[in-house]
Amino acid sequence: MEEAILMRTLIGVAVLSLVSGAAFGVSAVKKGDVNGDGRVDKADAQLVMRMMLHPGSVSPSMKSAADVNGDGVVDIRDARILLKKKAS
Ligand SMILES: [Ca+2]
Ligand SMILES: [Ca+2]
Repeated sequence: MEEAILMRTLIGVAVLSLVSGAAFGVSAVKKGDVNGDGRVDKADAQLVMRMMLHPGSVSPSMKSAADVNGDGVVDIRDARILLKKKAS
């Protein structure tokens, strides 16, 4: 139920990312701002965790934003970094 809503959100964000990516270029991707709202917060950490569960639905620009530590993989370490950022 919640999962379905989150998946729909994820797909919507992925489409938005593709559109904005085409308009502004890949450099517009802000590290950690996975949902593209201009802020790095808990919502982005949650998206990273969803992306870990459903890697097939992730667009390249989202993956780039979600790979906060830049090791090429979106995993729990990136989510942890985002959760820490939210606290600071
Ligand atoms: Ca965000
Ligand atoms: Ca990473």
